[in-house]
Amino acid sequence: MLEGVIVKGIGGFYYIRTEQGVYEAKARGKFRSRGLIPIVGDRVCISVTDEAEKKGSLDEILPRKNSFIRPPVANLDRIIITFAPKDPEPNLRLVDKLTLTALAAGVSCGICINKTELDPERAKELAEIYKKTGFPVLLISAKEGFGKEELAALLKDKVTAFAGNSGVGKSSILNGLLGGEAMETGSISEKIKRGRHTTRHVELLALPFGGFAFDTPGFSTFELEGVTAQELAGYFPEFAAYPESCRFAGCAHISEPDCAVKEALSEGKIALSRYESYCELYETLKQIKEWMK
Ligand SMILES: Nc1nc2c(ncn2[C@@H]2O[C@H](COP(=O)(O)OP(=O)(O)O)[C@@H](O)[C@H]2O)c(=O)[nH]1
Ligand SMILES: [Mg+2]
Ligand SMILES: [Zn+2]
Repeated sequence: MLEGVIVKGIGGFYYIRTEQGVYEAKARGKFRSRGLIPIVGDRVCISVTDEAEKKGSLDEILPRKNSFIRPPVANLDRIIITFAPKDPEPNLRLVDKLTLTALAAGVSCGICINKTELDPERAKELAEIYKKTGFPVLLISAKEGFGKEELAALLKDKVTAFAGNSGVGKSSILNGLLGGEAMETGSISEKIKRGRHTTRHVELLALPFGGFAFDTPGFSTFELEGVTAQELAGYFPEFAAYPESCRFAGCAHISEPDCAVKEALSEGKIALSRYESYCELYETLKQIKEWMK
């Protein structure tokens, strides 16, 4: 028995990276009968059926730390939310929805601002917003190779998803880390790819310094079904210090008097755009719950 990680799955075949190389394996029928489908990121045990051809059979899926439906992936250590100061314009609502998605699934967050050379001042202002959250914030330029060491240190030996809108530079960042032209970049190739493949497929790329990474436009909001409006503040780490000081127990930090979160906001300890994202998400979550009643 050999342990490894599923890095890719195509048409019922799985590619499993182990200490002895990558094996191709078919999942045994017993998973299907239990309704368990192996997904990329799963840690698995295989038995080798043909060493020369690097073939095996997938015998066991080890317990998952976490898993997502879209994209289908398991055992993430961190989601790095990627955006740029311009080209494309940053969408901070989307960024904040992704930080919530990650934390609600028990996955760490990171913020990566790419293309910083296009507008260093704006990039620094955006970094200030997220430094208040306590998430690691990286200012990089995939084009100029700036910030690569710091990023590599964050990724080492971890499974990392780069999430963010098309065009922010996710593939360029991964190429820079892999040291080759391993992925297609640029808007034209992205459009061709989208046209050809309707399903989003995930492939974990093995990093030369240890660990895995992949890129994805985002995570479906299915993942937020379990979060209630009351719990939302708990997923905004920069709010965490305050709720005990609010006048009302169970303060929603929206319109209540003597709210410590709003006081922290007025003192600049919490960024306005993060607070606005919180208010929007609070309304959304409240409506979902009322609709489900
Ligand atoms: N100016 C600048 N352009 C970049 C940088 N990183 C990527 N790009 C360009 O932005 C475009 C989109 O990059 P790509 O990696 O395909 O983005 P993805 O859609 O997020 O995978 C391409 O034309 C890249 O050459 C950067 O740091 N600075
Ligand atoms: Mg890309
Ligand atoms: Zn409050």
